[in-house]
Amino acid sequence: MQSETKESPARAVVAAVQLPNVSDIEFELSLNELRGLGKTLGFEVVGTITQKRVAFDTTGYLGVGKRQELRRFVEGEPEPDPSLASLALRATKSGAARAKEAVQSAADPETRRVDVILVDHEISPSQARNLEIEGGCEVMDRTMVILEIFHRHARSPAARAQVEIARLGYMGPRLREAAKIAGPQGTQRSCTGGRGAGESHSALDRQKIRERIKELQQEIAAMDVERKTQRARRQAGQGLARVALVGYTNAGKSTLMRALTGSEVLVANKLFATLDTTVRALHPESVPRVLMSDTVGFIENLPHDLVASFKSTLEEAKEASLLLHVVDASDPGFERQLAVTDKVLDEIGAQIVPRIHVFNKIDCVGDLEAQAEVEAKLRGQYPDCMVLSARRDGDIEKLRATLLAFFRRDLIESEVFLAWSEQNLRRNIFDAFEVLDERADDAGTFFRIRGQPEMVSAFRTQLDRTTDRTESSS
Ligand SMILES: Nc1nc2c(ncn2[C@@H]2O[C@H](COP(=O)(O)OP(=O)(O)O)[C@@H](O)[C@H]2O)c(=O)[nH]1
Ligand SMILES: [Mg+2]
Repeated sequence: MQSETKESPARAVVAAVQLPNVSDIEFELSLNELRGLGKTLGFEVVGTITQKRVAFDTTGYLGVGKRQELRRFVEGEPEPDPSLASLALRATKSGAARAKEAVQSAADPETRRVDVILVDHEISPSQARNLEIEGGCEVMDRTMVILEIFHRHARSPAARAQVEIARLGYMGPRLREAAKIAGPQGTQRSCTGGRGAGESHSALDRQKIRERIKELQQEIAAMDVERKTQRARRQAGQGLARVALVGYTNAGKSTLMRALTGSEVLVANKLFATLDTTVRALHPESVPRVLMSDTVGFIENLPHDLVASFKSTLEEAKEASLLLHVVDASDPGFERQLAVTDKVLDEIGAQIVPRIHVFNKIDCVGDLEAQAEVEAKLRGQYPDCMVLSARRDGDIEKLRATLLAFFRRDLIESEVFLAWSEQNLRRNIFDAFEVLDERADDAGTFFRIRGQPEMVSAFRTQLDRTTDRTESSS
């Protein structure tokens, strides 16, 4: 997953048509979300181009004039048209700096301003194709962006299969469109979203796609049974401390994850080399060791066909011992978002997992007085909630302490004795337990330890075995 991110991020421009029944606020929220989703995919969003229309243009989504304007923006041409001054203003600083460079050598593909156009609707294959040709670069519509995010987040075989079904359903008509344009030899769109659903696109005809979808559906049905037994086994097994972050996209899940786990720090650590990139251990290390995972975020206006694959990727939250439900407290629609998230979690059967509501971004809620007011209100409504800002170190510390307190409730204290001949096991003690006290006498060392009951008894078994061996050899 890490390898997919390029050295310098690809630059994206967000394009959207505002239909008459969409209010300015709704429109802006949706654009914001798409920018966030673009960022999640590793794009740098350098501009936004919008247009009010009574309907999407059937040929190319945007009207002819806007498509030309878009082309000029993509190629980084100098723009005398005052309507584009606002466009440049909306571009981010680095984007604007790049645009300046691009002006000096316009139309040069090396210096052009934009690599991909993100369209804030699901558009038809031919609209995408035309926009791609006229816009002069790759086009990803909203559905394709979301599919790509789901694809990256799907870890369990069932989730992967579910996402692949959605991708095949989406890609099918688009492959036909591409084949029609390219002629019999076929061509391949270079788009990010096209990867993985089957590389030899031109060879996949309708029939094959249908067969593959059926096959995947059968696999999912079979996996369902297996998953239930696996889960039962895991629940019976040693209680790993696992936390899953859930909530709407842009709530701050990844930011909290980074703050709590020190992100890159552990990638190189051998202990965690086998863990998925989205699963990290709390850092600095704790007893018990707490593993965190980031889940795919909830999205407004999720295309209907993607609901199943979304729930499937989220299902992994059920395996967690604790859910951190992150809510953007500064979002005017946060109460509805919170209710939707809770409802979906219940639907997938995650209601049995303990949950802490984390109201984030409190720093964005007015002045300190307003923040205190909102906090008091939230605490009244959700007595065990946390109200914080991922930007404040002190708050991160509190969250960390809360997590540890949750998992330490079940810890037990115990005493173990290591004979001098067994001192090679000393390391294991410090790795697995919190050592409260240590004292030595003639025969060896006493440790007063705190740890998970299963770990303590496992260590005792190991100790007994070593002792037996030592006794029989002497
Ligand atoms: N002001 C402020 N910004 C935040 C806070 N937490 C996250 N952000 C920003 O909100 C945006 C979305 O955060 P991200 O962690 O990617 O959200 P995710 O989609 O839930 O993973 C990023 O630009 C963050 O820098 C916070 O507490 N305060
Ligand atoms: Mg995220």
